[in-house]
Amino acid sequence: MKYYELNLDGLVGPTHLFSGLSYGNVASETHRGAVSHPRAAALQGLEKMKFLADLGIKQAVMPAQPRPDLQALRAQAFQGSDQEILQQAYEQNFELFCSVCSSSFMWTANAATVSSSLEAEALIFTPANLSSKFHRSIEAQYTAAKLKEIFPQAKHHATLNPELRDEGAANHTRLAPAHSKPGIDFFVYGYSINEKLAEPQNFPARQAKEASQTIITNHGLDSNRVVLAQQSTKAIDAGVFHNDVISTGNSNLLLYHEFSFENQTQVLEELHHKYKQTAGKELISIEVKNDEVSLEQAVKSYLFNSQIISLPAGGMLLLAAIECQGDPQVKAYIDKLISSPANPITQVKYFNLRESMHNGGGPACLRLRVVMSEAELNLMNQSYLLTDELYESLKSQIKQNYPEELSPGDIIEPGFLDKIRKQSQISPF
Ligand code: SUG
Repeated sequence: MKYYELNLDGLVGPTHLFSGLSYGNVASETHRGAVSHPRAAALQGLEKMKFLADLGIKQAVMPAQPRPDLQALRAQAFQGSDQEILQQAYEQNFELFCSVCSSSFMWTANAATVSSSLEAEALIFTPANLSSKFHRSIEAQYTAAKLKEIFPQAKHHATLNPELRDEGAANHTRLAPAHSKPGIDFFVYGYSINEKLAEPQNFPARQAKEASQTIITNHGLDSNRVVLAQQSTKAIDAGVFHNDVISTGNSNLLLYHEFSFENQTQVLEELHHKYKQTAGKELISIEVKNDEVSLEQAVKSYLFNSQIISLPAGGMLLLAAIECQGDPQVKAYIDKLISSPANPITQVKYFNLRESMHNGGGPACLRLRVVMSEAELNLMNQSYLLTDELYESLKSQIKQNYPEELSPGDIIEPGFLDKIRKQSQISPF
């Protein structure tokens, strides 16, 4: 049976802000308090989706979550009318206010961990609890409900206990000879609850080993086809808060930085061994040396957060952020990569996703990969697929309704809440 990889991208919401909410995410901290551009942000993301849909890649849209999340404020004991509690939060707890307005749900790579029915008994989703950051943890409930609605044919597990911090597919990569062939699952964690491991000194690790282990067990994955590795503490300290900021894979290819994992040599050996046993072929792994692209350049350019796409006509495309083009050394590395016959990447396309990048979200952060059989694809809720019609409709609604510029204070202006509520009725979601 033929399998496809579908990209489910999050639509940016009209209250997209730069609030510096993610300690350990350098871009988020650097842009704290900058004026944001929700309209441009949403259009940048939408153009990326359209580009891939036009290439014949399966593309779907995850709707924006309703924000400000007033329920989250009421849960913190704020009382009064909607406008009143918003005003109170703004005055009394500005960080909380920004958290309930954040459009962080746009980074759907963190929405869930997904197993395909080629590795698991069914297509399975475990929505991420995102419990390491408050503003992200409030995404989980809506995400879980939406995933059920979009993929009614799949199995949906509950989010893990918040104690097991889980950041979803940003720390999971499926490697297989083709989307239609069984492969191996690569999970990367940052810390352990039960074991004493090397720890980062500057920034927090966000994924618990025990969260990854629980998902592996719950999804019924075969341990001979799973590799579980610890993220490099050095990388976390340089601002690599998720594995998808330092390594990425597609099909039979793994692209990773010299400082991606603790015990990197053994991790690579295990990946190669298990891949060969499963696929009967060699995994192509490309290590990018620190003197080719330094950790700092990796974090600034988000080279490893590029999307690598298997093209319908063969070969692979690297969909990279324009920040990669802007760094001469990273650009030179990409040029070398695409001209080398030793790997399947043959093309590069640079995208302006600056509004997302300034919060630490590159091309791959904006999408959740779902590998599905033709039959599973036919059973998904088709109204979430990006058609030309949906694209045009979203584009005109964004242009009409999203603020061009936004600062937190705009959100408490009289009338803003009502306007936002109308926008969140964006159909046909
Ligand atoms: O969780 N940034 C997000 C970026 C997520 C990127 N996702 C992946 N790497 N897959 C985060 O740190 C910043 C929001 C702010 O500061 O306003 C933020 O939430």
